[in-house]
Amino acid sequence: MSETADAGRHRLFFALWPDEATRRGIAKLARAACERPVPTANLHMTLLFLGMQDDAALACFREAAGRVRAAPFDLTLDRLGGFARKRIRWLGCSAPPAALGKLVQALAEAVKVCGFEAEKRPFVPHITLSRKAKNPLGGEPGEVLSWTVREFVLAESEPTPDGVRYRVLDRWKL
Ligand code: 2AM
Repeated sequence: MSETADAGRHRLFFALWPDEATRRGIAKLARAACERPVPTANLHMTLLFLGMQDDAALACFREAAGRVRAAPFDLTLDRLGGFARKRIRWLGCSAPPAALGKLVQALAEAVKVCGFEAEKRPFVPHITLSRKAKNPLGGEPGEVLSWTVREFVLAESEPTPDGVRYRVLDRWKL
């Protein structure tokens, strides 16, 4: 697609964005668990995928996110998993806290005013560690990471010649 065609269009998602120390920990674990880990800067947990949207929708999502009230929580990243069909290897939680599900629910509810209906598939909390993985299977990571989550973000996915890059557009405290 040309730049002109892309103008005013954004591939958007709400996500949890790891702080630097957590990011380094996840990256280390990804290097140990995967042959071709995703770039460290790309590590995140998607909460709600919004897809391709225009500027007006982006403004609406921003306002909606500002109205979300949800509690902070801790994530224990203690489980490797895989989406075999998508050949994704990921890191997740064996026992996701209820507050995480509540945050996803609150976001899905909030963006309804923007005309966005979240997909009905159950939410599988995961941080993609590797794509085109040879071995997209589960297991236990060598180390358990604890992530204190105090905010969520709205991010944009941008294709580049070197692969996809993510840009945080806005952040909200929990
Ligand atoms: P993935 O890592 O499991 O591929 C940006 O693309 C983020 O949105 C990624 O975390 C990606 O998840 C997620 N994503 C992309 N397409 C999606 C879809 N159709 N449904 C849900 N999440 C999606």
